[in-house]
Amino acid sequence: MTLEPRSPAWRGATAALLSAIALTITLAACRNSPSPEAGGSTLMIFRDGTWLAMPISGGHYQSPARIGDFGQRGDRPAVADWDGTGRFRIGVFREGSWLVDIDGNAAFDPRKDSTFSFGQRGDLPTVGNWTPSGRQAIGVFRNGLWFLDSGNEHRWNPASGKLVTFGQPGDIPVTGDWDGLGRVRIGVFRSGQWFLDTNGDFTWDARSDTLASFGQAGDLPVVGDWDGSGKIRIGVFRAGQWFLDLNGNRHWDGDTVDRLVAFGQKGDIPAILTPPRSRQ
Ligand SMILES: [Ca+2]
Ligand SMILES: [Ca+2]
Ligand SMILES: [Ca+2]
Repeated sequence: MTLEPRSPAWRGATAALLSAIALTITLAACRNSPSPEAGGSTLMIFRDGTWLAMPISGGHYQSPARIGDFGQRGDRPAVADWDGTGRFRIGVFREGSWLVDIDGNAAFDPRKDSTFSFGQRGDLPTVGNWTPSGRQAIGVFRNGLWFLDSGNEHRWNPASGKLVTFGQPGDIPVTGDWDGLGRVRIGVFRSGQWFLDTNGDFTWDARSDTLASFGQAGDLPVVGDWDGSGKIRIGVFRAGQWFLDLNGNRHWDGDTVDRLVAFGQKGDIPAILTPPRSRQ
């Protein structure tokens, strides 16, 4: 297990590579760019380095727009308040390295954006409010083990970090406010089943936690505010179709009760930007 920072030379090479492929399209120049004030989550697509976004505003799903290029094929997307300013930005996880768009222009700028090392190849990135102050911090999921950067140091520190066991190899990590009380909890998605740590103790309790069925094997889980209500719901992405649990019963009730959205295509990876005013 290696969670040590990569060498400065490696970082430099990575930054140069990303800089070379980055475009100059800015969020400010894009009228359909995700806005934290939009009143709902923004559905996002990561396609081999290109980002697309479909904001939800007042329960209305806006036209999708291309945001820019950040990252490359094989990366895993992540969206978070990386610097504690309350502004949510995109980022990618690449085999243990995180590259995050601090200045929010949807392009990698070596001097303005950030790169740090946390995790290793094969890990899945995750973000949640697991610092004592409730600030967002990163983590990785590795075959049922969660390495959480509780000290918000952007590196693995065994003294301040939190290591928990929840889930098993093959699961996909999820985080969300499962009980509507404003506290972010962990969970895993396993072939259509959701194991949610509703009681927040970072362990699976069959009696007091929540097991739900939503989606199927091969789906990618998503969590967000689907109608601008501030309530966090689950959903799945399946080859360009988003099945969103609009009524919050963690069951697919069809498109007249829940919401089916066409956005993206097979091979895309979904990401969600949820505005700060929503509980998450
Ligand atoms: Ca940038
Ligand atoms: Ca639990
Ligand atoms: Ca439902």
